[in-house]
Amino acid sequence: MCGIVGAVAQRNIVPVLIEGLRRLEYRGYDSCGVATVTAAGPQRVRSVSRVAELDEQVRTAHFEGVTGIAHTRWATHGAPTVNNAHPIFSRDALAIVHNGIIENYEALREMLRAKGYEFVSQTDTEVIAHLIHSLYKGDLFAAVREAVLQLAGAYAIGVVHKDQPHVVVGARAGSPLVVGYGEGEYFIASDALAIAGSANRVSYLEEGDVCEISLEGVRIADRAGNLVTRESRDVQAYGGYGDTVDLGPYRHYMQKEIFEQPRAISDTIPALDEAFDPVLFGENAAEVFEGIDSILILACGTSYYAGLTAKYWLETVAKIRTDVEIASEYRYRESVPNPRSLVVTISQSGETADTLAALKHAQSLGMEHTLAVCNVATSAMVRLTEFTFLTHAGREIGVASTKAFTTQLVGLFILAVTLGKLRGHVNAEQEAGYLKLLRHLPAALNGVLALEPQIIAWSEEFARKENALFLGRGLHYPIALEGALKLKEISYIHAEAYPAGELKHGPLALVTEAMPVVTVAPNDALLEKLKSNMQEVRARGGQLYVFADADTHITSEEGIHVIRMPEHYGLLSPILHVVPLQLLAYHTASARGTDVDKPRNLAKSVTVE
Ligand code: HGA
Repeated sequence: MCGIVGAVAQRNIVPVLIEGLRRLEYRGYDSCGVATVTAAGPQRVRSVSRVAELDEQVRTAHFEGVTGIAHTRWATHGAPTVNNAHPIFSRDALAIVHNGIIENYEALREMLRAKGYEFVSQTDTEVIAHLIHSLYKGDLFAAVREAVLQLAGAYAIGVVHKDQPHVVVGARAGSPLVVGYGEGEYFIASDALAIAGSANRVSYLEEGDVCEISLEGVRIADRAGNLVTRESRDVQAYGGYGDTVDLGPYRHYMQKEIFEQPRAISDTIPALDEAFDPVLFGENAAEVFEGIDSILILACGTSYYAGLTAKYWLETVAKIRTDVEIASEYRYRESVPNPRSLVVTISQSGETADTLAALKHAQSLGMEHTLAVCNVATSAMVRLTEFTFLTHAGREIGVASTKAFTTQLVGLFILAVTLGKLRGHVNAEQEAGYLKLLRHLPAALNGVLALEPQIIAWSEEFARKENALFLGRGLHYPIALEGALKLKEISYIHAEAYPAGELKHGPLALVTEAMPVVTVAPNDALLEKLKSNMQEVRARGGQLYVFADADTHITSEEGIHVIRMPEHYGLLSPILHVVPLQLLAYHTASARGTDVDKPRNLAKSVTVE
């Protein structure tokens, strides 16, 4: 979603700001802008096109400055127009960039209108600009500290004022912000990635912090107004973010990331002697895990489907009751807290606003045992939870998640077996069997990736469709959901998933010759039931596209197209079966010519509600 970069230096900082925006592009945005400040006032360039177009405008106009702020916007309040693009000004004296949503903006707007402020954008951000302006008495750091106390909602901001042309002030609550330390120059950014290379060290700001960067250095105040220091770390500790990610032989990052899954999974599987050892999740995990009596999984989107898959594993292998909830629903509903439950949050970035809020909500209800399954070691989620399972997917750039999903599944399966062992439901022989399955997984995935040419042939058919149904049963129902989500996200084809047994309760009405029905058909206990469901579709003329395990004896015939999966993979079969669905979505979208890595209206890290 939105990205922020800010800098104070003694050189023209605009190219650094633009490069920062470029590195944040993958998060998804619909407009962008940059402002620099001099004693004469802030000046800005904004675009509703890509950062490359902003860069062109900047170069043509010889737009320069030693102090500046820049932004990629994913509109929440007000259309993605140039007028609503950040930086937003207040009375040509102050400029601001903002990530997040100000929930009390209407009340603040009325208060500021009464003071004579005129609003020229539809954004909630403009109230912060005028509020800080109204409180400014020669010290921007002080004015921002006072202003943020009046804000309800989530924000990360960067602010400049013409009377302090060598100062940028930042603040955060609910949205991330880092401070970067370079050689005599300082930065702020919503992600260390944006400033790595220019900054050598970074500090993560805590909730409620306000910072000031100037040529003299950095000051940070906490919510109570006390000056504090925040630990800084070498920027390399954040994963060598200085590197640009090379596409190699692939056309899109999503395709590259699909093919990286064997490597990502092998990096995520712990060393042999640590597998299924509770210490993998944190120091005293064994003790805590022994005391829990249920699991509550909170997540959104693809991570939610990882949670749904994990429910089957946790209940089958560990025999522990598991509930899975959509984070944005859980946080607002009345629920019955169970302090003996382990709350598991799943998020690629660890910054997903809804999941973070749901986690805090569960904690506020007295559920203190928490575990994050996350891909970013330094994320807010990892810092907020008692235990962590870190996936090692590496940077995922495609907005539609692929390798983050399959590595989350690996982490959740390891959790299920670990709990199963502790609870006496997994014996040594079973443990060895699960370990063997895990270890062979990268090789098995390579076998599935080799199906790409057959999937490309199907995708040409799919590219001409406007609707698709996905069917799965049991453990593979969440995989059908994930396949439908992938297709929707990047090809814009309307797709829905059903547990195959539900067909006759409604969706069968949609089935005609024009409806492709993708079926996930592993060779499991539900196979015969699934075959009957397939016949129900065929009887109505529906076209079946089946990913069938080798020994299912489902063969191609009139109206039934079959791609054979290389091997049956038992409990870990969902990890194999999701891969052809990712490839089908990818090649269908590619054939339709959509912007696969940055699908319309979507963003990578969903850092707003
Ligand atoms: N609410 C602001 C910023 C939106 C945002 O943070 N998106 O990720 C706006 O709409 O401009």
